[in-house]
Amino acid sequence: MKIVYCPDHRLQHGRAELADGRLVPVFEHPGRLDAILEALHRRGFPEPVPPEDRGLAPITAVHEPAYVEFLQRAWHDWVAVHGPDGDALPLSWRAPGMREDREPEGIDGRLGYWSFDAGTPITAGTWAAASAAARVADTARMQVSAGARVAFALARPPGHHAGSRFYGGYCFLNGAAVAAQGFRDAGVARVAVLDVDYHHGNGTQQIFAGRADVFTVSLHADPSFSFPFFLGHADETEGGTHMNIPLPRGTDWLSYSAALETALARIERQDPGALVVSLGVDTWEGDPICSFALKTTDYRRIGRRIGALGLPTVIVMEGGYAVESLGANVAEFLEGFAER
Ligand code: 6XA
Ligand code: ZN
Repeated sequence: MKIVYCPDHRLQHGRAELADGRLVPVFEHPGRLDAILEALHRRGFPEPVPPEDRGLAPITAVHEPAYVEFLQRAWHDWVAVHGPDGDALPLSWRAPGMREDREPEGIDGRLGYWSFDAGTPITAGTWAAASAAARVADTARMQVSAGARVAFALARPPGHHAGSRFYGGYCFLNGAAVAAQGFRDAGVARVAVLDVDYHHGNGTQQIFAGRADVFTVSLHADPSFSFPFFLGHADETEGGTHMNIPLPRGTDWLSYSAALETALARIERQDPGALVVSLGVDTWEGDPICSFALKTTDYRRIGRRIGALGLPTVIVMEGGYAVESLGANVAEFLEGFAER
């Protein structure tokens, strides 16, 4: 198994996020990857390799250039108005009946224009970290295109909530989408993306909506009670190119494994030449911001089952916030995947 990693993820470290009516320390922080790296090292996984830099092309293959330019400039523009002492956070969004066709000029309006939540701080290092994460996913995909059976993109900030022209849910650039599009551009006729993060992968769904060449499926907490709230229902099939499997609070292995079988059977019917997995382990029973009930040993079973598809696979790190068990949960998944 190839593991791709870049220490530039540290450059994204928000000061605070708004959660449950309070400003609290961010859940999505550099210590998450420290914990995973340490566990993989201790369990004898191969040492990670650094990403290659192929410039903006892999990013603009799935994100609009104007959005990418906004991300590159946002911190600079924020500091010019508000100074460097707080993170850049939006406070206003358009509602139905307001203008979608005019990007505001000031940074406060532009933050709202390009985002969908207030929980995703932009900092001095956000662009550097998010673009490094995209490069990690792109390089993992190149490793698989070059013949590796599986590569793990050990990256943050995560990506699956980021769409072609919006950020939110801790995500700025969609690494799973970069990898999937990379497979297409390398000549794989049909690619599948399987998202097993606790949260619905709304960005991935949006980016590939209606594309018969990239089939996407997401298993997640039902948006009727969980973030991102406004997408992720079972009736969103995107013309047969997408599948959502919303699940209730308290979902444990019994019901999760049945949903996983449904997703895998559907992927097999699509007959893809490559697979991208959005791996979130915030489905763990002790996650501080989620409500599923998977156990550490369940990740080995999930990994084994996905690995049994036998597809060339890129695994991209997404969520998971219980730092004390992140390493074990990810390692169990990867060991299970490689077990065949
Ligand atoms: C709302 C929760 C953000 C969810 C982030 C996540 N602040 N997505 O783990 O997969
Ligand atoms: Zn998540």
